[in-house]
Amino acid sequence: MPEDTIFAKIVRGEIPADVVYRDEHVTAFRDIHPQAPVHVLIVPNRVIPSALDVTEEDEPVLGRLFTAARRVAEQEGLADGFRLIVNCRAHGGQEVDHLHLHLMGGEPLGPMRVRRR
Ligand code: DGP
Repeated sequence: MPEDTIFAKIVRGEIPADVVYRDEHVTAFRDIHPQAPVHVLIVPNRVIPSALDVTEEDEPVLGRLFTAARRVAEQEGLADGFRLIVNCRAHGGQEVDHLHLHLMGGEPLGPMRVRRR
């Protein structure tokens, strides 16, 4: 069932996570495998599996993901900037089928993608 994602369990408090922000629409917590000094995941509380599954009904929660990102960035002292990434399905490298923003920062992050060919 989609509501049984690992992130849904974190939202419901059933498994531990370092939660840095939560409200009625979204929850933000530190990534278990950080790839930058600050690496926070921001997820809708209600499961949307991927960026290919969003609908017009989701627009309020999708907007909240961004305002939560700005709040977390301020909390974490990222005034010099940061990167937001959404991986989608197989080609995007999505591992958890619960839409999430990766918020990464705390140092210059370099090019967005290293081309392999
Ligand atoms: P993605 O590839 O975009 O689906 O990224 C999934 C991220 O989720 C990955 O960076 C590791 C993180 N992650 C996976 N399981 C857990 C968990 O149980 N707790 C936390 N805090 N992060 C997790």
